Amino acid sequence: MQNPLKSIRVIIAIMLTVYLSAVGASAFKQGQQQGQQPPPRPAINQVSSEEAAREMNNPRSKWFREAKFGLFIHWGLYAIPAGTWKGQQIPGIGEWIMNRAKIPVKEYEQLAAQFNPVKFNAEEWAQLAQDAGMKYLTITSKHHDGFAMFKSQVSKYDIVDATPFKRDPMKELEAACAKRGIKFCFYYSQAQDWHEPNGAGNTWDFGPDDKKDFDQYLRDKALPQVRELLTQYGPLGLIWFDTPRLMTEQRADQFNKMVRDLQPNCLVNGRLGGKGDYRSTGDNRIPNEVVSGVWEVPATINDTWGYKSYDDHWKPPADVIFKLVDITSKGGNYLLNVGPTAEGIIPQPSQDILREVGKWLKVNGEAVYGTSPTPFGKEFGQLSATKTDQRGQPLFEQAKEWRCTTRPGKLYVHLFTWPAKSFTLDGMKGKVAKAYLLADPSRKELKFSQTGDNLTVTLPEKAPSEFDSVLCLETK
Ligand code: FHN
Repeated sequence: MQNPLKSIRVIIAIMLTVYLSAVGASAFKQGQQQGQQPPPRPAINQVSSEEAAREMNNPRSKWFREAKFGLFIHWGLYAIPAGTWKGQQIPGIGEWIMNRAKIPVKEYEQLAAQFNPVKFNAEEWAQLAQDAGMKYLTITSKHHDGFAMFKSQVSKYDIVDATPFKRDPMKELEAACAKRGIKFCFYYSQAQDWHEPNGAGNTWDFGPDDKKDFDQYLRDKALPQVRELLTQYGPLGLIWFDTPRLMTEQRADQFNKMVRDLQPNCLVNGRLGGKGDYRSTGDNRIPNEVVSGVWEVPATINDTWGYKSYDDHWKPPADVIFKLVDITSKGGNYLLNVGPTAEGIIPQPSQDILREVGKWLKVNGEAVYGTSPTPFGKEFGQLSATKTDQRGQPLFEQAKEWRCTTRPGKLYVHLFTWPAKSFTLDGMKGKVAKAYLLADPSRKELKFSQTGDNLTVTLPEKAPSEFDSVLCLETK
């Protein structure tokens, strides 16, 4: 017979071991997760003044600070399903279809054999960017689905090796951009890669991310592919990393170092997981105030990034022009996206909107490119005294009548609502010497009166632009 005291001791020992290993495992898991998270990104308006100064004084970012307006292109295999999988419209953004519909790698991969964008014409795409007045073009070289839209030796899951198209559209675009003086830039999804067992994000084929050998994925795919981008193309304006899941400072440093070694002038955006040359806001998020430093708003022209055949929620040119000026007057850049079809066509509505914006910029570009933010701020609107947002915070009630951009000796007042007879500005520091409308080729001087910091300019009856008439005030 067994000694009962001995049995009790054995049971206690087993319970203790189970308890301790559970506590230990969860502490380890926590530590591991903490170790794998990138340091929290400060909100766009919460960067220290030293950090903002570092961004502004960086000679590499000069072109970017002046450019203000760029074209984002999300193009990949996801343009084939275009938002519909097996007859079902899949909710959400088009390039996420593999994830949202939990499409197994083996099935999604087969799209490559159908990808043949014979209507793709790099000259036309670059020309559109130029017509729109955009100064840089950032295109998805590899999005989260893991498919390389460039010739890669690292993985044959690329447009040259795996599709009937067999061309490298990135090479063609690079040349077309160079011809037009447009900075050519790559988007690269460094962390999420739903095609790879050890890339982040694909839990339906490969299980949870915390069980993956993420460093193997970085070592064998992401880093060598970024090396290809940096050595086979260029000079690149910037590399746009995204969704830094599982990234740490150390992991980010490997990319940063590679960029600095291979293309010292290439900028790194703020979504790598470590220090970048500038910051991105959340998608489609425009701050409510002037934000110092160097930053950019990535934004959609409808509601998706990658093409969706049934997303017709286009932003009208008036809205795009307002957003461009609003962002510029707060100190940022506007990176506006188009999602080409699987045939290689940029949807006509996107083209029409962009060309309309370009026409406005042809006349008024002086009030956008290379300008500095507003010295005022009251024109942005104010916090509501009564209404709250979804988080219970006071709602910001945006005003849209006017915005202001500046350069030494000049103030540009963008009038979105044409005032009857005159425009009055309070808080005008410095003496105005001349006032005229940028849209008036004769630059006819407008009458004005100034008392202290109160300025009133007499305006013609009709607005010269249906979108934004720019009043230029030259100061002494
Ligand atoms: O997940 C991506 C998304 O597909 C798209 O590329 C945007 C563009 O800013 N970035 C991520 C979400 O923020």
